[in-house]
Amino acid sequence: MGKLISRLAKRFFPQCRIKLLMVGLDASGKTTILYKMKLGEIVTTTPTIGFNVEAVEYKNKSFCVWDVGGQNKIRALWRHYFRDTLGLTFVVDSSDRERISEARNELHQILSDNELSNAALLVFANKQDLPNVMPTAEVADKLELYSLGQRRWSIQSCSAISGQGLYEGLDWLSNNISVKN
Ligand SMILES: Nc1nc2c(ncn2[C@@H]2O[C@H](COP(=O)(O)OP(=O)(O)OP(=O)(O)O)[C@@H](O)[C@H]2O)c(=O)[nH]1
Ligand SMILES: [Mg+2]
Repeated sequence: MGKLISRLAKRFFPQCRIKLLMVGLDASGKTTILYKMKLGEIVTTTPTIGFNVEAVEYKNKSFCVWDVGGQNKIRALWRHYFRDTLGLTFVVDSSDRERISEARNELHQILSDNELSNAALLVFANKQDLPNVMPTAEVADKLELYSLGQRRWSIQSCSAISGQGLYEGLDWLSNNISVKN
């Protein structure tokens, strides 16, 4: 299935050389981020069953951004999207203290997959527009990002609603992923 998804992507988005995979728990804001980056608009979302994929142009680079649904029962499908991923974007709802350890477990599990061994990791600490959210440092700590060893990673606070932080995240990714020729 991973091979098929990869082939379809090359066929429909031939210009996209930088594959970004966006995962994270359900309702963390992945789809809202995708369309804010693509259209500059806040779209009304429903839980994603399956995936959305869009080409996002930024600073003369073409990113192919895959947003895969994060509900518990469909997380097992994430691995089918790993192939050819250069940048992994893990989205966290910074207001969701109850599920931050669940997010940490999911993150560490996917990072142990060989197909993602060379992917740079960007964590979006999303929903920073809400009151009393976890600051970025707390999200980093609770996700145990400091234990990641050799992995290139960064955490970016953001709000998909205001757009704050999204392009800073893309900047970091474009500077930290190696594109094969
Ligand atoms: N306040 C606030 N709400 C947000 C933000 N980002 C997303 N939301 C809201 O959070 C809810 C879930 O957003 P989605 O983008 O559908 O979440 P998702 O991660 O795609 O969820 P799944 O598709 O189920 O995996 C929606 O009501 C969004 O409007 C944000 O930065 N701030
Ligand atoms: Mg979604």
